[in-house]
Amino acid sequence: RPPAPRLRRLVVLRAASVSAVAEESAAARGRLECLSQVAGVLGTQWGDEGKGKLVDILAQRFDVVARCQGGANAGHTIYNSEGKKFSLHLVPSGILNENTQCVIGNGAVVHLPGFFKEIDGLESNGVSCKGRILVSDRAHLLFDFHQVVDGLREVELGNSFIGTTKRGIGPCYSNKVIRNGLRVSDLRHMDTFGAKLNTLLKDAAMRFKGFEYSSKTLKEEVEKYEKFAERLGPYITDTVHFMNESILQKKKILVEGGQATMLDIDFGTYPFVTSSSPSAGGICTGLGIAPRTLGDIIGVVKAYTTRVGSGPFPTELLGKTGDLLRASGMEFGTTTGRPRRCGWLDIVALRYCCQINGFSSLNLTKLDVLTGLKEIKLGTSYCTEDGKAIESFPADLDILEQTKVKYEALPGWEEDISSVRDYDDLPETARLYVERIEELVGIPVHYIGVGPGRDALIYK
Ligand code: 2SA
Ligand code: GDP
Ligand code: MG
Repeated sequence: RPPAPRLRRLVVLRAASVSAVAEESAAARGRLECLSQVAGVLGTQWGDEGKGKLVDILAQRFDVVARCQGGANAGHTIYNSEGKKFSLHLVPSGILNENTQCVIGNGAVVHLPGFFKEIDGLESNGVSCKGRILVSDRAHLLFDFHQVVDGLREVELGNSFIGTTKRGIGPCYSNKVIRNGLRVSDLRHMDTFGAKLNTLLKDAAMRFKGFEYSSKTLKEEVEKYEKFAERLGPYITDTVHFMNESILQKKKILVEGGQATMLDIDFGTYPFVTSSSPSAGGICTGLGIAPRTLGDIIGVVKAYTTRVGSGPFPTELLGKTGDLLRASGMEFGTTTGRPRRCGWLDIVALRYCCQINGFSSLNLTKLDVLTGLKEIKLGTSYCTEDGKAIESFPADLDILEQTKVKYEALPGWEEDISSVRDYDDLPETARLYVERIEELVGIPVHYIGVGPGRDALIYK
């Protein structure tokens, strides 16, 4: 018997919404299922583009999620399906997906007190970490003293301070590069650990007036690390072997970048950079996997630009619009809480970043934050003060600081887009913005973020 007219309308409505959901998940499936066996998610600007959110979403399709560089300077905010907030620093953003194995690779630096604190925090919030995190025996140990030295260096720099996270990153990588650092594998040799650490502490005390240490401090530190050595035992792994075996076993591997290319030690706005390689090359050196194993590399781009810390920022907005972006985008550091500087999307820097990384696609994030702006600008080219075109992203900070940016203005939109899940349902001007970015950088946007939640993603 056919349903009564009102009921019939409901049936039709339900059928329509079911097919909309089916369509949406088909778009998602299409994008997610064709990702390569080894894929990467990298930041394209000065960090905080929303890499963690994408990694958390993609992790459902991957067996392994690995960090290849950086340390607890990173801050990745993600929300689980119930909307519960997690701020991750060293633990890879795959941890919320219970079937994912997480790896901290040889290129990362590990501060054990912070690492265990992060794990304890996750466990107490119902995320089981047991047996799910492998830490490379080649990764370098970052000690409390590295953090102290980080702070002292910043003070010493006076007005030219870098604006580091003071997490000890630079000093730890310095020891790695001058070849007297301690690695995770040194925890297996506690008999020589104290002597090696003593050399580092002595060096720091000689170099910095404010740095004091005594044999008591050393003894206490070694005792602490004896306990850490025991606790870390089950995590310590030859991750180079693990990664390569996983590749042979056809496991799916996702690499999570921390920071971003414009903070890269080689390609970023040196010296206002971090001390590792957050671009594509860092995946190979930081995990010990061959370049030919890499497939899709997704570049994460915020729909505008932010930067935390000092250094050049050609498209920075110092007035009301910048404040507005900071407030609506909630642009405050995940690790330090520092307010982030905000500006328009810098296409010149983005193109440079695309050249370096060879992205297969982009994830444009925080498009929702631009809602309500009458006009949105894209920084499309650089020129000198006397109007001469600058062809490529300048290495020289003096040039960069005097660079004039030429902008293209696009119309904004008023509609709330945070619940849009289908690309065609975005306002026309929002689509125009996305498509203009694709056109200018020559790389397709496959994912669009319209909110911080797991579900707030449009698959294009
Ligand atoms: P460091 O601590 O030596 O790596 O700092 C050197 C520069 O690198 C920048 N940097 C970052 N930029 C954005 N986000 C980062 N993570 C946190 C976050 C930052 C925070 O997710 O919000 O909470 O402040 C990050 N880590 C390093 C840093 O600002 C320096 O410019
Ligand atoms: P990451 O370091 O690249 O992982 O980024 P962070 O987590 O440090 O900063 C990104 C911030 O933006 C986090 O608070 C996210 O929850 C939030 N976020 C991510 N994607 C979106 C989005 O599409 N829209 C909005 N409004 N917020 C987002
Ligand atoms: Mg961050």
